[in-house]
Amino acid sequence: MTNGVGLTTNAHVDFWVSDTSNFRMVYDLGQTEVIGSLLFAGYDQIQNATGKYEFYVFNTFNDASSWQNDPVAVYDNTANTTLAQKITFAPNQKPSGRYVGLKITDVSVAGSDLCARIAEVGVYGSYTVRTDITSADISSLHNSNLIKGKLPSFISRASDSSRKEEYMTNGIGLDANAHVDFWVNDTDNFRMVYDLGQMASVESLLFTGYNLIQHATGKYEFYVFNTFNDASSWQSEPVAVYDNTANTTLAQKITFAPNQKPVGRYIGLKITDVDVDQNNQCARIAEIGVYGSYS
Ligand SMILES: [Ca+2]
Ligand SMILES: [Ca+2]
Repeated sequence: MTNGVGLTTNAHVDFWVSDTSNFRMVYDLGQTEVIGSLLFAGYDQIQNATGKYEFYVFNTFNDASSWQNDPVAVYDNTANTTLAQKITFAPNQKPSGRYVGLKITDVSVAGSDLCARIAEVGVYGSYTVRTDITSADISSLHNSNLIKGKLPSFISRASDSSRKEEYMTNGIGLDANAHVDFWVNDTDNFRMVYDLGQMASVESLLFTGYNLIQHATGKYEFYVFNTFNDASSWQSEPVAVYDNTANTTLAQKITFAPNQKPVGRYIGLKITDVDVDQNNQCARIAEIGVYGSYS
C-alpha cells in the first residue's frame, strides 16, 4: 500500500471486510508533521472502486478512543466514481499530528462486494526543511526578511538577557553572543507574534537558536494568522512543526511547497521544548526570519 505502485494490474491489497466492519488502519509518521495532502488509490477496476472512506490525524493514538475525533477528510466516491483521489488541504487549515488513520466506511461501489481493495495510501507534508544554515546564510537572508528590524507585537515573556528582542531580527545568528535568553519552561508555551502590517504569502521561515548544539531549541511551531487574538488564535493549526530533538541542528529554514504557502498578516512562534537538554529551562533565540511576498 506504500510501494509507489497503484492503478496497475495486481497493484492492490485485498481485505475481505463488509461496510459495517469499519475497516481501519493507522500509520505512525514517527513525529508530528503538518499534512499538506493525502492520497487514496483503490482497485484499478472502476466497478469495484472503494465507496466511502475517512482520513483522521491524531497526536497520540489509542485504538479505543482516537476514532471518536472528527475526520480531517471524508470522501464519497459513490456518485462520481473514480479510481484514486488526492485531497489537498487549504493553506492555514492543514491538520497536524503524528498518526494518520484511514477508515473505510463503504468498501466498494458494487453493492454486494465484501472486499476493500487498496493499492496505495499517501501522506505528504507541505514543506521541506534545510538544517545546514550558516551564519553567512542568516546574514545574506537579512535583506529579504519581512520582519527585518521588527520587534514582536506580542510576546508572552520579555527578554531576560541584556540582549533584547531586536536581536532576533538583526540578521546575526550562530555567532557568539548573538542569542536572546528567555527563562521559560516547556510548559509555559512561550509565544511571540510578528505583525507584517499587511497580508503576505509566506514562502519560508527561519529559526535560529543558540550557537551551542547542547542547548539547541528542542521543539517549536510556526503559525500564520489573518487576525491575532492572544486567547483564541493559538487554537488554530500550526503551519509548521519542528522537532529538533532527534537530529539536532542549530538552525532550520522551512520552505513551503509552491501550492502550500500560508497566507496571513501575523506570524506566530511557539516554543514547546525550550532546550534539547531537558534539565535546562531557557529558550535561546538568535534569529527569526519570514520570507515571502505581500499580497
Ligand atoms: Ca501500492
Ligand atoms: Ca539575531
